[in-house]
Amino acid sequence: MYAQMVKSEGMKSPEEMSPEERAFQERVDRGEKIEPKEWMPEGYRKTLIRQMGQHAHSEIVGQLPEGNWITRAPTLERKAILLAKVQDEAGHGLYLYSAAETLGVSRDELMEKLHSGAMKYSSIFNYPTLTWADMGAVGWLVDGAAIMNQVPLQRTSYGPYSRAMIRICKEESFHQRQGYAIMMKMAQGTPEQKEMAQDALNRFWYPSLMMFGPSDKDSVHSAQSMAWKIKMNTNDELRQKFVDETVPQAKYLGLTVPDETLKWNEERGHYDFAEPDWDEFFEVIKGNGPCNEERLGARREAWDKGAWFRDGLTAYAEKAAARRAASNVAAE
Ligand code: BYC
Repeated sequence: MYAQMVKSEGMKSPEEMSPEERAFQERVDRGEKIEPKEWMPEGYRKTLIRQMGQHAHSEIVGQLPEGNWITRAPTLERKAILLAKVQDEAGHGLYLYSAAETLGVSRDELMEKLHSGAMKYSSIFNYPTLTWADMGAVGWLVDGAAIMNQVPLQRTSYGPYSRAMIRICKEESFHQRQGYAIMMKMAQGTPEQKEMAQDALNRFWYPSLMMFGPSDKDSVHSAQSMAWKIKMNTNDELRQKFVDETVPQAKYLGLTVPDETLKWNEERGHYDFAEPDWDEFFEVIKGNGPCNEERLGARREAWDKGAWFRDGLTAYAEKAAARRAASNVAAE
């Protein structure tokens, strides 16, 4: 119901594959990178467009919750850092749109699908950022979860996506640290500041766990995407890794993860933790989260208000092309 385009149920066994499909799968299994003009199964191309498009949209929509605090940052230094971070997110969106365009989809098509609601962006950006401490929680938890997911994607099978991830991950780790630095300052500040930091952790913990996607049993795309190395880990594997790394960081801050069931499991060598509310997750990705309307509204408005600029660029490019054509004719 909430999934679109490509379903893992349709996965083919090696016997069902055409010779091209088998040869393609063997290349992926050997760890070779697939490059834009090479043959690829239609499902591989569509899955990549879906995932990379959603990823690009997440970076762009993801500027909004933090953009909300640029004018209200507590110091000039914090403002400059936040501004740079939000600009980085725009850059990530642009690399990813360019990488997706190598698969034969245009940026305009991707934008149209975002604005019409046909394509998704990460659920996390449908939650509000209510206090300055949220800038800490977003950097620490949201960028932290993003890195956990994106580091393995540096080894993804599609060349342009893999190369975009290498650059993006470098910047994301700076983002995560700046978030943690804000949390540290707040947690070591006045009792009121510490309370703000705790409140931000309370509100962002479960939405951050949701970023990794539904539990493996409900993840319709994982099996096929992992066979194609479009995805390198399951949603639950990465969620567990995130919890294991983040809980000690919360302890260091002197903050409490809002999960009474959280407990180190000696036997598993991992933390046991409570799952997020999956009904809430599916509502958010259906468009019914606290800020879905506001976020999409802001993106649609920016697109409409930027029409004059795109028209100007197109007119200029057409004139330049006409001038070049005329001077070529004159030279012949
Ligand atoms: N939000 O079969 P599944 C950032 C959808 S931004 C919304 O497990 P898949 C940052 C899923 O699309 C980082 N929808 O799917 C920026 C599918 O529906 P459709 C963003 C979600 O694709 C600014 C259905 O649920 N990172 O770093 O195998 C400031 C079934 O799921 C979500 C990426 O995009 C979700 N959280 O796995 C700060 C990473 N989860 O499409 C930070 C790249 C699932 O069939 N993406 N759905 O209608 C991925 O790794 C994978 O796409 C996912 C989901 C793990 C997210």
